[in-house]
Amino acid sequence: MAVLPPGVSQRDFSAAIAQFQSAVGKDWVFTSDPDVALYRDAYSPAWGQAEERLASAAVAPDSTEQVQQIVRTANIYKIPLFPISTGKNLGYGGSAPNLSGSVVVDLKRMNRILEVDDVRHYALVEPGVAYFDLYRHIQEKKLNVWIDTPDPGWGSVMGNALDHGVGYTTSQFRNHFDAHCGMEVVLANGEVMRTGLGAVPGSKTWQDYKYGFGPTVDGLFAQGNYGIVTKMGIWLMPAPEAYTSGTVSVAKHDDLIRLVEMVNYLENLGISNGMPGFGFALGAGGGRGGPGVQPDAQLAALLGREGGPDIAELERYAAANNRAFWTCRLQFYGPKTVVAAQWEYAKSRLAAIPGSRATDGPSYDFPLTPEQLARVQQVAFGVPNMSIFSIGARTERNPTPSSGHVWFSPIIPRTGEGILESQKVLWQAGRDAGIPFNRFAMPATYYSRAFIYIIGIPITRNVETDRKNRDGFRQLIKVAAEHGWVEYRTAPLYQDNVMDTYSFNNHALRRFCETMKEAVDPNGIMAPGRSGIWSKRHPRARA
Ligand code: EUG
Repeated sequence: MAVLPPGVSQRDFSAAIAQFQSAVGKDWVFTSDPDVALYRDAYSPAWGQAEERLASAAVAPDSTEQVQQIVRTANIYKIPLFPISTGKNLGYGGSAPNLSGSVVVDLKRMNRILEVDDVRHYALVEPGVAYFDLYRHIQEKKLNVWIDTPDPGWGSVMGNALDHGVGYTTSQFRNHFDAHCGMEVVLANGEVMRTGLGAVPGSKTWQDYKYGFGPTVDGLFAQGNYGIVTKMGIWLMPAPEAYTSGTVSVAKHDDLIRLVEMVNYLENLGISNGMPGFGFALGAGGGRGGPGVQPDAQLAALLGREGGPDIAELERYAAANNRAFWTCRLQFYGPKTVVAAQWEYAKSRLAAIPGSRATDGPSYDFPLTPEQLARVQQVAFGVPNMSIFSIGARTERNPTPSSGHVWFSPIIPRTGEGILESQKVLWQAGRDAGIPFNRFAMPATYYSRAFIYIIGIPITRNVETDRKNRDGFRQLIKVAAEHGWVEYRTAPLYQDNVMDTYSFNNHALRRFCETMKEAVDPNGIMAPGRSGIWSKRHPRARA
């Protein structure tokens, strides 16, 4: 089944493999079908189909020098590489490349935690360091810092930041790329570069000051294909003393507009520093906004109404049943007296919305007791775990789970109007695309300045259904973009489609990226096609 890289002879491929073997040792070059199959995207929207992107082989270096040797060999034999860190990224492509035939550069062995400083609050890590690893290291050494972890704790601290991933604690840490500080990169020509103050030999502040001097180039290596990042600094949160939380609910559909305005004020001023969670109070799930309630027969009928629910009817139902329409849960981290005062202040502001109600939520002193830790949403307290996978698991209520999902994740404005309009438009677009989803899907607040929907589009491994869903997904991307809502991240299969929507001035952004691509990677060996950035050697396939 081995797919060769396009335009590479079996002879050159074998010669490259032999050089990879001499660089990293025979045990760390994978060419057998069962080994290479491990790099397939388990959530591929095109599993087993011609469109599925497959690696030809994988190589796992243990050092920056070995990465350099791999890159030099790739340039000699024109072998496309696809670097991964821990290679999870489920829902966004897993560890499979954009271009079939690429050799995966698997950085999992480079898992050294080079430094954790709990006075200046940062870590310096290699690509293979997972959230579990960094957390364990900090616990064992009893360091006074928290990490910020996304839902699955097995992911790479560096890889997640480089794909613009996010977590759950305070705003400046849950935006993982924002929290990075300083990189070491093996460029496409095999040279090693350090960004920011790492470019100054003997600099004492590589992990303390991001910009250095001149252009800040770090962004090129996030969702990019200009090099392989081999070290990255990440800012950590000083362990806080306490936590409090509370929920505010509002009674009317349009109250969402003021609710969002006020939460924006509180968050952008730093009063509410944790991740807010907006919820549709009449929904079954409740989202991150609070506990949901299973709808009674009357509400189920209103929500299931042909042509979509009628807002006035829902408002009447809510009023008659003493139920709220929307909720927002706020979270606060810091000194005990301060978080209490912050929540008090938040309540006083939010009380200005007629009919709003505030409820105190759980408060904790840190460290949490084991009993507390077992009850809470652990990622909100910087504790990595894998419990998120229960959402897709086979249960009594979900007897026929999907085989995975790809995330449809458009960014929308952080306003109530933005939610209300996009809920309606995207719901209709989902139905038109044959991938229906919740009429009151709530966007999340991972990024403090924008909303983002996180909608899982199922993978079924049924050939026809998956094909229909691929078409539907592409349609959703388009309809969203026509309304000004765009994807922040997507699986390789859809990266050209998403980049197509970033089209201002005849695709000036992509043209700039591809001009740089030719300059720094003239052989086009580095992750061809990543984020829709191709090159002369590997032009975009015409569909
Ligand atoms: C999640 C969060 C994301 C994402 C995909 C999934 C969380 C799922 C905004 O970041 O892109 C529970």
